[in-house]
Amino acid sequence: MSELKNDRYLRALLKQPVDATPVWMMRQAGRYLPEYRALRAEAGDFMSLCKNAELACEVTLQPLRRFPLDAAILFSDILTIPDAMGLGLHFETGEGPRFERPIMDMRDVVNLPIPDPEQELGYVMNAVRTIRRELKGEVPLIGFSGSPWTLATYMVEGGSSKTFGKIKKMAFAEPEILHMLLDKLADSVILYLNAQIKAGAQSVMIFDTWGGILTPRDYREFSLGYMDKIVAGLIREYDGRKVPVTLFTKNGGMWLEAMAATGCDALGLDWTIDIADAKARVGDKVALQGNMDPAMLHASPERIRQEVQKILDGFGQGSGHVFNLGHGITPDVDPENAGAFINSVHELSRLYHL
Ligand code: 1CP
Repeated sequence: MSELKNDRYLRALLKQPVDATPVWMMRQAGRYLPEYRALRAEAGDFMSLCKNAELACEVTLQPLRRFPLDAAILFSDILTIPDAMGLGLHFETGEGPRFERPIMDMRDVVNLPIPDPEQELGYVMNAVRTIRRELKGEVPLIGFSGSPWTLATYMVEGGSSKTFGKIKKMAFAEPEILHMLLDKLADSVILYLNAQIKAGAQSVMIFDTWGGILTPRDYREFSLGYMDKIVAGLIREYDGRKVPVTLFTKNGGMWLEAMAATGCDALGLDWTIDIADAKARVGDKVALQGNMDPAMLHASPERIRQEVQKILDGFGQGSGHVFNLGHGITPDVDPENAGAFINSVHELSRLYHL
C-alpha cells in the first residue's frame, strides 16, 4: 500500500475519525486561477490541455500550490467518453461543448463503440499516472466520470441544453433507443473508472449534473438505474485500500435514500438541501460531501466563514463529512476568497472532531 501524508479525505468518506473536516472544491482547477488561464492560452484549447499528460498534471496541481486542499482531482472532462466514441467533440469559446455527430437514431447507437480506456482514452490514464507520481503522496487523487444520463444529454442534444427537448423526446417516444445508449455508456464508464483506479485514482466520483431535470420515476429509470449498475461494477479495493465512490446528482436532494441504496460510499449534495436534513435521512448509510452555495464565494471572507460555520454545525460532531461547494467554483471568483473558504473549514472544524 502506498503511503499518504494526508488521508483525511479518504478517511472521511469511510467515516473513520479525522482531526479536521477535509475540503476540496469542484472545478478547483480552472478559469478563476490566472495561472490556469495562462497555461490554457498557451495550449490553445481545452482538449489539448486534457490530452497532454504533463499539462493536465500541471493544471491539477495549480490549486494545491495555492491552497491546503485535502484532495486533488484529475484534470479532464466528462465528455472524454463521447469524444472517444467518435462524436467529434469541440469547445467553442464562450459556448461550451459541441458534438459534430450527435446521436439521432437506433443506428447511431448500434454503431457506437465502447472505448478501450488504455487506447482511445489512454491519454487520461497517462494523466492519472503522471499526477500520482507528481503528488508524491501528499493528498489522494480523485478520478471521475459523468453519469450515463448526463453524458447522453450532451450526446443527443449535440451540446449543452436549457430545455433538454431532444433527449426527453427520445426518453418518452423511443425509450428502447435511449436504454441501449445508457447501457453502453454504463459499460463504458465501468471500464473507464476501473482503468482510472488501476492507473492510480484513489477514489472516484460520478457527476450526474442533469439527473435533477427528471421526474422521480424517470430519474430512477434513466439515471439512477445506470449509476446503480456502475457502482456494482467498480473495483472497491485496490493497492490494499478501499476506493470510495461518491455519487452526485445536482438537484437530487429528494432522492438521497434511493441514491444511498446503490451501495456507494458517499453522496455529493448541492446547496438546495440542508445538510442536517440529509444527515438525518441517510447519514447512517453514507458519508456526505458539500454543500456551500458556490455564489457565497463572492461574499466577504467573514461572511464565507459564517456560512462554513453554519454548514459544519448542520453536520454536527464526528466524521463522514467532506466539505465542498454544492457545484463548481465559477470563473469570476477571487482566488483569495477560495483560500478564505478552505482555511475556514480547517480552522473551524477541529472542534467537531474532538
Ligand atoms: O478552459 C475552459 O474554457 C474549459 C472549462 C472547463 C474546465 C476547467 C471545462 C469545459 N471542463 C473543465 C474541467 C472539468 N470538468 C473538471 C476538472 C476537474 C476539476 O477541477 O473539478 C471536471 C470534474 C469536469 C466535469 C464536467 N464537465 C461536468 C460535471 C460537473 C459539473 O460541473 O456539473 C460537466 C457537466 C462538464 C461539461 C463541461 N465541460 C466544460 C464545460 C464548460 C462544461 C459545461 C457545459 C454545460 O454547462 O452544459
